[in-house]
Amino acid sequence: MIPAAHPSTLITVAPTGAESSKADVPVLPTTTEELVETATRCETAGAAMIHLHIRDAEHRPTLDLGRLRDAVDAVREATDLVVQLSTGGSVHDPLDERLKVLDAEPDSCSLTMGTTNFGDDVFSNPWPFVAELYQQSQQREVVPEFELFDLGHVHALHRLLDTYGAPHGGRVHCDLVMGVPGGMPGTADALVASVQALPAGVTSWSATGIGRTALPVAFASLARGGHLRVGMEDTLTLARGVPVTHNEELVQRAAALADLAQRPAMSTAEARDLLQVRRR
Ligand code: KMH
Ligand code: ZN
Repeated sequence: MIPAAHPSTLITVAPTGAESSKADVPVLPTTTEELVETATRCETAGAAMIHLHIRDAEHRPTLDLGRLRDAVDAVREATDLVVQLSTGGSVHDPLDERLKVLDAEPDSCSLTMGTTNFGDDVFSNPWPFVAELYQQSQQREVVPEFELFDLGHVHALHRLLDTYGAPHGGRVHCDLVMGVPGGMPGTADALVASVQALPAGVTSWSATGIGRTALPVAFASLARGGHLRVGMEDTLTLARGVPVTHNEELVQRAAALADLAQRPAMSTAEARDLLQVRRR
């Protein structure tokens, strides 16, 4: 049974990612100060969760534990957002470093349910890694968000939950990542097919569409009762030829869509309740 539409919409902002360079996108938030400024403005605009990737002093993707901790602490200090760290990192990050992300003690962590082609690269998520990361998240009381890039990842989520039981907190939250070259397309048909195949234990799900699939996926998600993830990790334009200048613009647009759907943006307190994240 797919969960009924929640009366409000969880908006997650993914402000940075690992794919765009600061040189190509100077407005991308890459420093701790920029992340805090972004988090604060996005919370005001309606975001309740932030999905963080960290950069080094040269603005390159890193999984440096000190920087991860600093970013988590700084965003927690400045906002009430649910803080989710990416365990996906960049396609070049080794699996053992990706496991260590949990040492930074986020509220939530992303957890991708299988390997996928990722443009010209491969985003590697072998089953033993997925199983290990999941069990560590249970032990450390970090709530996972299962990232589903393809229908096969939905199938793998059944296997994971059947084998290892429920996540910490008892809720099961997924995010459909659609429109990655190599993954499922960012279409309403693919979204509905994936949602219909979700395990019965899923309690909430969101969707994000990469690039120009952002709007069709957002509309389809709201129509099907899902939540929204937006941000410059996934989308760098508001319309053809109109670049995003601040993540806040994407959150404001998502909040406006949620209002139109009569499921307004949920508060951070509602998000903590929905996801059952531990108070830290
Ligand atoms: N950067 C991608 C290779 C995640 O954050 O968990 C993986 C990604 C998914 O962004
Ligand atoms: Zn990410």
